[in-house]
Amino acid sequence: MYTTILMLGSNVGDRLYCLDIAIGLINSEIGEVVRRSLVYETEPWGYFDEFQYLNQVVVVDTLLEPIEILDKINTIEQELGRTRSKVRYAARTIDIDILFYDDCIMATPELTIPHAELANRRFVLEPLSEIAPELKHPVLEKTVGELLEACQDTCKVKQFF
Ligand code: PH2
Ligand code: MG
Ligand code: MG
Repeated sequence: MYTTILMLGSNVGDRLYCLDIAIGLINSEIGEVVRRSLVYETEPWGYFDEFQYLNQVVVVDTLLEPIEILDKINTIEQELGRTRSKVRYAARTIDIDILFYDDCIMATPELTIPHAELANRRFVLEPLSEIAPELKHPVLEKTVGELLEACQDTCKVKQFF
């Protein structure tokens, strides 16, 4: 059994509903969701968007390999009506990213684990530190709490639910 930590984000449509449906599908397709953070309302990071995001982090026990998880994520995102556009960041009904997979370190064209940007994003570190402040980043060799303390990101993040 492996443990993976996923980040969910939604800024289009009924955002809470999208997070809930996605967590249900993660539970049935990827593995048991054993922990979930509160939901946070967050300012769009990295681009301008008029709609705020809801973000939530979940911990999942799984038997799947990272690439199999990515496949399942793509299917779930499609089922929830995500459309991909050519621009790098765009509004979406649901985005699911793999943050960690045990202590795994990997970088392929399809998948980088731990997530390459997580240390630069307050909208990831706040919910993550709520549920796993002592978790050590296997590359940066700092805990999530330490990464949050050092994070320079000024995008607003507040508890929503
Ligand atoms: N996801 C992005 C880009 N910017 N900003 C916030 N607040 N939340 C996100 O989930 C998010 C983002 C790319 O996936
Ligand atoms: Mg993302
Ligand atoms: Mg993604």
